[in-house]
Amino acid sequence: MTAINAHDRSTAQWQQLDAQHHLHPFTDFKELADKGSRIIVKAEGAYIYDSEGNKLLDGMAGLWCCNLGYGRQDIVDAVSAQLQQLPFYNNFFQCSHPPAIELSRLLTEVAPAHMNNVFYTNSGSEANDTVIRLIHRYWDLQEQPQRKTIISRKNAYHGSTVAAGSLGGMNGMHKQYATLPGIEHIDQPYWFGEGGDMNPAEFGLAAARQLEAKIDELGADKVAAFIAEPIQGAGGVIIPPETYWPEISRICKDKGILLVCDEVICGFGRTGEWFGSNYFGVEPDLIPFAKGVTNGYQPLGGVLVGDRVANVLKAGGGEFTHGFTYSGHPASCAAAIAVIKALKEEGHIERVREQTGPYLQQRLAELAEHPLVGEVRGAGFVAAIELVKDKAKRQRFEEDDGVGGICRDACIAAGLVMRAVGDTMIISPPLTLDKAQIDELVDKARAALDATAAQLA
Ligand code: PXG
Repeated sequence: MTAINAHDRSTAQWQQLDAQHHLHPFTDFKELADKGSRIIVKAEGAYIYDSEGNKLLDGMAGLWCCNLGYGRQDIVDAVSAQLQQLPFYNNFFQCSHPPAIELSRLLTEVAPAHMNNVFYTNSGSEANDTVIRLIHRYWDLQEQPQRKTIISRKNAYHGSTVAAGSLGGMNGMHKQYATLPGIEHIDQPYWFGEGGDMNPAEFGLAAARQLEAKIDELGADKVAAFIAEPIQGAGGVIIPPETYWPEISRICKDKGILLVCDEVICGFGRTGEWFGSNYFGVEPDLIPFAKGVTNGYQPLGGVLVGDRVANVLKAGGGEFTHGFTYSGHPASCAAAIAVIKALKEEGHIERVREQTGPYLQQRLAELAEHPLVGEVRGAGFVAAIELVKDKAKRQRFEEDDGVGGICRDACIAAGLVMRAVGDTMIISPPLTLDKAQIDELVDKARAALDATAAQLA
C-alpha cells in the first residue's frame, strides 16, 4: 500500500492540475492560478517538505493543529487498527461504540472539572453550529425561549459554515452572504491596535464592559450567551490584557448568560495548559474544540458541555434534533485517544508551560528591538509579531503596502512557515520544538524581518 506518489508528476504539472480542478479554501482563485500553489509532499517532526525539495520549519503546526508534530506512528497505528476493527458505525438510535465512549471519558477527565459531557462533530465550524443549537435548546428547556441573542466579537473566527461564520466577526466573510440574525458583535480586546491612550489594564476592563453595556442595551432577558476565543487566533493572536477575562466572567455570572470559550486553537496544550480557559482561569459553560484533539490526523471536533447545560438537556424534554453521520467517527476517536495519551504521558504541556514556552517567548521578545517590530506578545507556544511603520506611535503600514505578505514570503525563503494576518506575523508551532529548534525559528524570523526591511528600503 503506498501514498499518492509526489514524483508521479512534476511540480508544474501538479500546479496546473491544481489550478484547473481544485477550488481552495479562503483563496483568490485567479491569484493562485497565476502564482501556482506550493505543493507539500511530506512532513516529519516539526518540518514540512515541498515538491522542490525545500525543507521548512512549520511555525504554524499545519493550521494550528499538529501540536505533536508530524511522523507520529502511534496515531497512525491507532487509526489503522480501528479501521480494521470497526471502520464505521453511527452513534444515532441508541447505538454507541468503544472509541467514542473511551474518548468521552478521557476528554472529560482533562477538561475543567464541571464539564462531564461531550457532543461530537467533524470540525470546529460544526462545533460552533452545535454551540448555537445547544444554547437555543438550553434556554427553551429553561422556559426562556426569548433568550436567543448571542454576543460575539468583531474579528473573532468561529468557522466558515453559515452559522459559524455569522457567529464570527470577520467582515470579509460577512460581505459575501446573508448572515444569521440574532448575533451581536462587540469590540475585541486588542490593546496594540485599538487601545488608544489607555494602558492595557484599563483597556481590558473597558473592552469587557462593552459586554455589560450590550446586554443592558438588548435587555438581559433576551441574551442567551457570550462566545469568545480565549486568545483570538486567526484574528491575529490577540491576547487580552489580564483584566479582561475576570471581568467577562463576572458579567456573565451577574447577568446569568452562558459563557462559551472557543478552544479550537487554544485547546490541547497551546498555552501550556490543557485549555485556554485554564490559562485565564475562566469556567465556561461550553467549549467547542477541534484541530489539536487529533493532532490534525483525522477530522474531529466537538463541544464539551458543562453540567449547567448538560443537566438540563439530560433531564428530559424530548429529543435533541441535531447530529452528523460522522459524529464520533471511530477512526477520528481512535486518533484523539492516541493524542490525549501522548499529551498526558510525554509531558508536552508541562514542558511548554515550564521550559520551552518561556524560552520561546524570551527569544521572540528579543525581536521587539527590530526597527520593523512594534510589539511581540505571546503565551505558551503561540505568539504575534506586529510590524509597524513607526514604533513609538504604534503606527501601521498602509494595507496596500502588503508588508505582512512580503514578510511571509521572506520567512518561506528563510525556511520558516509563519502566517501573516495583515501586518501581524503569527506563529503557533508544534509543542515538540526543543531549544535548538526555537533558536532556529527565531533566527529565521529575524532574517525574514531583515529581508523585509531591506525590501521596503
Ligand atoms: N474556531 C476557531 C477559534 C478556529 O480557529 C474554527 C473555529 C473552525 O474550525 P474548522 O475545523 O471548521 O476550520 C477555527 C478554525 C487561519 C485559519 O487562517 C484558522 C482556522 C481555520 C482555517 C484557517 O488562521 N481556524
